[in-house]
Amino acid sequence: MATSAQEWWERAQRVIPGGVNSPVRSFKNVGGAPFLVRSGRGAYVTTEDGRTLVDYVMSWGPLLLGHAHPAVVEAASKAAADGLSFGAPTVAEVELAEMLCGALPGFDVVRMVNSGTEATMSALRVARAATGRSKVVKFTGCYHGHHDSLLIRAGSGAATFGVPDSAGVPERLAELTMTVPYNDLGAVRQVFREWGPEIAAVIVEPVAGNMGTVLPVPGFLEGLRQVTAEAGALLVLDEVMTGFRVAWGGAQVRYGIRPDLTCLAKVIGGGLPVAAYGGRRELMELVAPLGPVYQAGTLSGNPVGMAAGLAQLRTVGGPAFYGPLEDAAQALGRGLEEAARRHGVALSTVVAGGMLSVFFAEAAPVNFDEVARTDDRAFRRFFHALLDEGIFWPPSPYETAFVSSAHDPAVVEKTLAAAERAFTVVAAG
Ligand code: KE4
Repeated sequence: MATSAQEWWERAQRVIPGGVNSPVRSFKNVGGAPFLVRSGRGAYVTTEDGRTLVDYVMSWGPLLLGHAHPAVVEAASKAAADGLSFGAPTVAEVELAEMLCGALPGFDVVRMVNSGTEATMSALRVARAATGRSKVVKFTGCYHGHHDSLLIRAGSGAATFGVPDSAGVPERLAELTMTVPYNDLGAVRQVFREWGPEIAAVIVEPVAGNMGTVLPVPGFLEGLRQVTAEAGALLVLDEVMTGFRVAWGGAQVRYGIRPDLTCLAKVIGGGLPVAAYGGRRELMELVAPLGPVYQAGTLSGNPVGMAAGLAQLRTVGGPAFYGPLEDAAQALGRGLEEAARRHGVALSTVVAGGMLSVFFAEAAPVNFDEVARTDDRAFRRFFHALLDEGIFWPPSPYETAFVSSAHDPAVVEKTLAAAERAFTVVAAG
């Protein structure tokens, strides 16, 4: 007797925390139990209980060409057949590093790692070594992975000292991280007036994607570049999500910002565990074995991951890919707003390249506090009503949806037809 999807879910919860290997997959933010996925193809996933869904989670960003794109699968399969890992330099690592350095103005030298968390953790270590300073500045609502220095939320009151956003993070470490509101350049200037000589870096998502999609207001990124340069601090762009998602290269190309260090992941691995951090040569030459900053990884630059990332980026080909990608996201966003309006539901959508979010509010939020004031109960009804209609939307109002080149006009139209019915449920309250 085949094991049912329900049985698999029960077994998962017995041996994996919450049954998932990453918390957001648990549906904790929307209620209900997640489904197990059996396979994916293009814009679709097929679940263990036999449903085929249009997918807007898309592995949380890596799959710019859709699930199981033939070029990516073939390249990864061929690389795997030649050996899964060597722990020695390979040509593919050089090819991907050269491609990244060619696409990002902020990249002279790049080191491969295995996750966005590793990338931002390592970039901060380089920044602290380069400046001899300990404090870092981040923004409320931005997520940079789960290492201790960045699992920090704003402290109470005027004191901008951080407090842990997770159990297990020492208070004394949290105090080295100061958290200010996104898009609030005045707050950043205030922190630098008080602590400038002690600040090693500002780390920011140049387009925020972890409080839903929130755009930088005009002048925000340019202001961060100016404030950090004047204070001798480094500007670290966390482009784990925006890298090759909002433009060829990333947000630093879209907005014309030249950071000191950049973190990448998701798209550059084509769905395999590949990430990277890099930047100006004199900074990256601080990294072992050249310099005193130690950072290492058994599977960093893994040949199968390199092959998948190269195949995806080579198939994307360059800047021309992003016009049609953003057109699809814009068509979806506009269509959702029009459908919501027909049902008297307050909805605003935010689009950047191939990423977008819906907010159940009249206007698009500019920071986390405004996101927190949107109607998350309406979001939960929207999520489940869409799922009932065969559309898998990201299971949290604080996440971002992703389109791929496989989300063609027919897929968008199918989604909008489903949304028309879903807003009836949302409007019914
Ligand atoms: P990973 O360690 O999960 O590879 O990357 C951490 C990270 C760093 N920086 C940014 C801007 C990110 O978006 C992420 C991870 N993004 C989440 C989605 N909100 C991954 C999904 C998950 O946690 O399972």
